[in-house]
Amino acid sequence: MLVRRRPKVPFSEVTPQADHLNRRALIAAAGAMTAGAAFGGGGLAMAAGGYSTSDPPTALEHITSYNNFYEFGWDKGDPKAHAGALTTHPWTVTIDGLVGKPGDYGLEDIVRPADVQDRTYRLRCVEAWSMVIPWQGVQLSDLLARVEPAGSAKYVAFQTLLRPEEMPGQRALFGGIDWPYVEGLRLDEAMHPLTLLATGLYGEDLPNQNGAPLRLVVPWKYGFKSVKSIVRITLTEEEPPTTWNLLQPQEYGFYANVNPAVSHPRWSQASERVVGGGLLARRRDTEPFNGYAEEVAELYAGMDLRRFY
Ligand SMILES: Nc1nc2c(c(=O)[nH]1)N[C@H]1C(S)=C(S)[C@@H](COP(=O)(O)O)O[C@H]1N2
Ligand SMILES: [Mo]
Repeated sequence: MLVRRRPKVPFSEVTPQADHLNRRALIAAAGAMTAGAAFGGGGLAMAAGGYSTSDPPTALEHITSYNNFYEFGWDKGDPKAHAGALTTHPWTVTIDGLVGKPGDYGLEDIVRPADVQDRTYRLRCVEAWSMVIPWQGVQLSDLLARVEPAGSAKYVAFQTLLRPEEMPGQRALFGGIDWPYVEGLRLDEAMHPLTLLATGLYGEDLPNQNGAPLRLVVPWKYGFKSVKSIVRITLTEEEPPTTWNLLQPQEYGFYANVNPAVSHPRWSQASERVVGGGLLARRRDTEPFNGYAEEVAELYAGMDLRRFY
């Protein structure tokens, strides 16, 4: 897999509008623009969207119908079937903990049109399948810099919406998940330019089943780190609890870096099934850090990645 750095999409040429509908339109327009570039073929296809993979994107139909979002059920088809009822407007994210500017931020404050970028990343699930998703989103580092992390902050904790009225999975005792879904990153991982808060895919607002209106995407980690429908971001000094680690600590660690050399007790991580891949592209070898070793391996220098899985 090729990982190429590309310059930002020139959103600055577009006048930002506070109006939410206009924001959506701008994102859609820019997505269409870059989608055209990306699928036009040839070297010019590399003109936008730094860090993106050049692997072909998975069809929209697969990205939106084969999901893990346990708030809407266990089966891969449940999120598509049940997430339509989720209300995502208005949306507020509480940012608190060790920051200089804590507060309740509206989605339009968090996602400034000029900051939105295109990033096509492979999502690699610990269940040994993967797909390639053309995301739109903002670098988490841009947001964190604006809220001014304190010197004592070492981790970032994330929380999904808790709303059992709209999330049927939260009304059941789903395998003992203690809702809301929570995740976390070390602050340096959160500040890495690869780490994205995604707001859209294929140039449209995020479908609810993919974590509307705001979800985390960390392309060198297993899919479960990418917490969906985020309502709270808290900077902490201690490593925060994470949902799958709380549930099955032997199977899911805090780090969850994609690592073909360390297998999950139930799934080998050496290779992966490509969702929607054609006859000749059904499986691929899994790459260390999902192809981003050059960018992120240094974050873990000196750490035993068998122990810190
Ligand atoms: N809130 C919440 N976020 C979640 C999950 C979940 O069940 N609930 N599943 C995770 C898992 S295991 C994966 S693989 C990805 C799937 O993202 P996708 O459906 O957009 O492909 O979302 C992650 N984020
Ligand atoms: Mo996953």
